[in-house]
Amino acid sequence: MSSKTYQFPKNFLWGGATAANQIEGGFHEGNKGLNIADVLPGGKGRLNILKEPGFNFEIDKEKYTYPNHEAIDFYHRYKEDIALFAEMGFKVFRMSIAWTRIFPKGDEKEPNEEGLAFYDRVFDELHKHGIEPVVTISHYEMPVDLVKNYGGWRSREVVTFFERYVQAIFNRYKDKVKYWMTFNEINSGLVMPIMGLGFSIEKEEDKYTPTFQAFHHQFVASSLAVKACHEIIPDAQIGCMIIYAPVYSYDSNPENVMYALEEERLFNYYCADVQVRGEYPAFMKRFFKENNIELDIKEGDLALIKEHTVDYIGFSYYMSRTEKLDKSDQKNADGNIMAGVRNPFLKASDWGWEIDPTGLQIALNQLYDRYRVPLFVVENGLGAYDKVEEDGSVHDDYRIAYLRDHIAAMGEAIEDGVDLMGYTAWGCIDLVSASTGEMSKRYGFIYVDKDDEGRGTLDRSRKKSFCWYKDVIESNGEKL
Ligand code: BGP
Repeated sequence: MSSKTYQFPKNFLWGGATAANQIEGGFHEGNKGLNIADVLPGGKGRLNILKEPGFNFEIDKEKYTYPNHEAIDFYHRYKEDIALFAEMGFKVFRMSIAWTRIFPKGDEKEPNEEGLAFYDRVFDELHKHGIEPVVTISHYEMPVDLVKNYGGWRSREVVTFFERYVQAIFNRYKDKVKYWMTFNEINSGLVMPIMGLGFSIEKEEDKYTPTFQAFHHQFVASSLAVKACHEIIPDAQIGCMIIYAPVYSYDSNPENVMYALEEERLFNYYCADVQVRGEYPAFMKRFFKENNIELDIKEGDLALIKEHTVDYIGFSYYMSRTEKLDKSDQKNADGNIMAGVRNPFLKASDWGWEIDPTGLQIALNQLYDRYRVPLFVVENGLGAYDKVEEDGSVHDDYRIAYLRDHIAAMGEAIEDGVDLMGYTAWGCIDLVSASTGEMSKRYGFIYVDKDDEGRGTLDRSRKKSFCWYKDVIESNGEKL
C-alpha cells in the first residue's frame, strides 16, 4: 500500500490524541475532585475490575497503585509537551477536560475557578503554537461523587449536572475551542460500564433496563450539549465519539452473517444512530422487547434528540472483530476489546488486538454510506513495548509500519469519496494505558521515562516515529 501517494484534503486536521486522566496527573491539585480513573488501580487486575461486580470506587493505597495519580505530569509539563507537538507540525491536539477539575463533586452550583484557569492556560499555549484544541467533554472521567451518591448515569439528575458543566465550559472557552466531542467511546458502556456509564454491573438484571436507561440519559445529555454548543459557540462543531470495529462473519454461513450483522448493529450503530440520525434505530425495538427492557423516556426527550444531532462523527479505530454463532471450535480473540473469534488472516499486537488497516477503510466507507456526515478518526495507534537504546533512541519501526498502513487506508477511503476531516493518532505522547493502567503499553511519538512501577525521570524524548510523523504532516500525507 505504501508505494502509492495519497491526496489528503488541504485543511486536513493532523494531530494527536490524549485524555486528561491518562496524562495530567495532579489528581488532587487545583481543588480537583476524584473521578473514576483516580480510583481504578493499575496492573493486570484492572480489566477484571472493569468487568466484574463489587467495585467500591475507593482508593486503597495499601493494596494497589494508582498510575493515573501522577500519569505523565502534563499538569505541570504541558508547555514542554505542546512545544514538541508543535515541532511535529500538529494542526490539532485532542485532549479532554476533567469534569472534576471544573465541578469537583459534580453537583455543585458554581464551577471551580482553578480548574477553569488551568485549561485556559493549556488552550492559550496551544494557540500560541497555532494548534487548535479538539476537546472531549467526558473521557472516562465521571466524578466519583456522582457515582456513589446518584448511581452514575442511571440517574436522571446527572443530566442536569452535566448540562451545568457543559454550559460552564462552553461559556468560558467559546473563543478558544471550536471542535468538541461529547462522550468518549459512548458505546464502550456496553462492555465496560464502569468507564462508560459510571457504574458496575452488580447483578444480571443490571445489564438490561439500568444499562439502557443510563444510555438514554447520556443521549439526552449529549443532545443538550449539542444544543448549548450551537447556541453559545455558533462557529463550533460538536461530534459524537464511538468505538468502531467492523464486524466480519467468520464464514459465509448465513446464520453467522446474520449474527455478525446483529453484533455490528448493536455495537457500532445503536449509539451513533441516536446521536447522528436523532432517533432510536428500528432494530433496538426488538432488542428492548426481547430483553424486557423498559425505558423511562420523558416527554420531550425524543424531540430533543431529533432536533440536536451532532455535526460529525469522531471514532476510535484499533481493530476489526470476527464473529461466529458457535465459537466452541474456534480460538477466542481474547485481547480484543470485544472478543469474537480469531481472524486467520490477521496478526495481533502484543496485547492481542488484531491489526487490520483495511478494516479502517471499511469502517470509513460504512460510516459515510450510512450517515453522510464528516468523519474524524480521533484515535488509532499501536500499543507496543519500546526498547530504549544505549544512546537513548527508540527505533519504533513497528509503530511507523502500523500508522503508515492505517493512514494509507484513510487515503483509499478518501478516494472512495469519504468526507474525512482529520486524524489524531492515539497517545501521541506515551501515557497511562486505559485498559491496563500501565506505562509499558506505549503509543507515543514521544517517549516518557516512566515504568510500570512509577519509576523514572518523566523526561521526554523523540522516538524514530516522531520524525516520520513530522514528515507525514509536512507533506500532507504524501510522504508516508
Ligand atoms: C480507547 C480509549 C483511550 C485509550 C485507547 C487505547 O478505548 O478511548 O482512552 O487508552 O483506547 O487503549 P489502551 O490504553 O487500553 O491500550
